[in-house]
Amino acid sequence: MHPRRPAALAARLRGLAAAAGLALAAGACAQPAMSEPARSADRHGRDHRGLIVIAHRGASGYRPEHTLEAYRLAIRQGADFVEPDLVATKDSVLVARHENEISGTTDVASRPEFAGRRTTKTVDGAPITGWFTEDFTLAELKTLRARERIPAIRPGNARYDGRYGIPTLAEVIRLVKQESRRNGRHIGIYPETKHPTYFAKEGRRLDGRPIGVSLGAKLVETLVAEGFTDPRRVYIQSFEIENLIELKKKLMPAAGVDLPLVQLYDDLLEAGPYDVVYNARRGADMAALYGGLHALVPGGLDEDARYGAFATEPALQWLKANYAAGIGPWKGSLLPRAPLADQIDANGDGRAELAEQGTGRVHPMLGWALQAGLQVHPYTLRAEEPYLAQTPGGVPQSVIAEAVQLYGLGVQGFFIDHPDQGVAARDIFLDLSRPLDARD
Ligand SMILES: [Ca+2]
Repeated sequence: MHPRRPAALAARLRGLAAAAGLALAAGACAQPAMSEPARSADRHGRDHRGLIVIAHRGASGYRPEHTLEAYRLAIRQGADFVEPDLVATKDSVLVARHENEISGTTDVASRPEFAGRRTTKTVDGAPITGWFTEDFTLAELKTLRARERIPAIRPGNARYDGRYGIPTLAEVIRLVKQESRRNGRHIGIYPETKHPTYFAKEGRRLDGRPIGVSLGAKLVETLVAEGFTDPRRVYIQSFEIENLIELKKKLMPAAGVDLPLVQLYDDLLEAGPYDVVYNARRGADMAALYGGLHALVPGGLDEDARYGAFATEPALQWLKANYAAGIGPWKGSLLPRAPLADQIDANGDGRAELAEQGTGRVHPMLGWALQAGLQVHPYTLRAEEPYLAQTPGGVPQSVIAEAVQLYGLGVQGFFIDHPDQGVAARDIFLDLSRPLDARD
C-alpha cells in the first residue's frame, strides 16, 4: 500500500484482486498441492491449504527493514514467516541486515567515532565502499540506529529513522516466540545466509585478517540454543549452493536437526551462484563439492555457470533428491516482463511509474519444480507502483492481483514487503476458489 494514499489505494487493490481471483478460481482447484494437509491455520482455525505468506525483511513496506518493529508488524498483519537476512559481527554474532555493508540501512555514516571503519572491500567479486558488520562488535552495532533504505519510494517509513536498533538472530527468534503466544499462531522464521563464501573463506576484516565465519554453523548453533528447531517453523535459504549442501550433509545432522532448505535463484541468464565462481576459479574438485549436480550441468560447473543451468528439470530433481525442500525464484524469471513503451500512472497520483508489462510466458522451471515435489516461493512482491506491471492484456495489476495470480499458478508462498496485502490475497484466492454454491 502506498503510504500517501492509503484508503483509496486499498479500495482499488481490493477491486483489482477480486477480479483476478475470480479469473483464477477454476484453475486453483486442479493444483495437487491443495489436497495436502495444511501447515498453517489462523487463530480462527481457518485452513490455509498449506499456502504461506513470507514477510520479506519484516513488514518492510511499512517500517525500516530488518528491525524488530518491522517483524512484529508483519506478524500482527498475519504473516506466517518473517525473513531475517543474516550477516556476522566482528565477534561472530548473527544479526539481521540485508547486507554486511550497512551505510544504506543505518546511521553509521554520521557517526564520527566510526569514521575510521570506512573501507573498500570486494564482496562476491564486486568492489563496495562503506562500513561492514564484520568490523563492528555487537556492542558497537547496538549503538547504531536503523534507517529506511529507499526513502524516496517509502517516505512514510523514513519517519521511523533513528528509532530502532539492529536485532540479533536470537532476538528475532525471541520476538517470534513471544508474538506466537500473543497471537495464538505458530509463526516461523525464514533466515537467509548472506554471502556465505565471503564470510567463511574469502572475506577479510578491516585489519586484513580472514573473517572465517560459517554463517550456516552459527545459524544452526543459534537455532539449537534458542530451542527453535521445529521443521514446520524454519526454512533456511541461500543464493549459494555449497553452504546448503553443507547444512544438509554435515551441519544439521551433527546438530540433530533437519530443517527444510530453499535454493534461491537470481536472474537465470545474468547471474550465477558465487560459491561456484569462487570454487571454479580456485580449481576445486567440483564433482567432489557438488556431487552429481556437476555432471547435470551442460559443460560442467564452471565460473560461467548461470542460475539457468540449475533451473532444468534434471537439476531441480537432483536438488530435491539431495538437499532442497524448495526453491525461491526471482519472479521476473518465473513470469517474464517486458518494458512498456509509455509508463502508466496506475494509481492516479500524477506520476507514471508503472513501467512493465507481463509477457504471458511462464518459465517451465515452475512446473518442473512442482512436479519434483519442491515448494516454490518466488520473490519479491511489493505494493508500490514502480514495482508493479500490467497484464499482457493491458490491465494494471495491484500486488494483490499479482499474488493471487501466483497462488493460481501453484506456488505455495511468496516473499512480500507488504504482508497484509499477501494475507488479503490468500483470503481472496481461497474464498473465490470455493465453488459458488459452497460459499457463505
Ligand atoms: Ca502513479
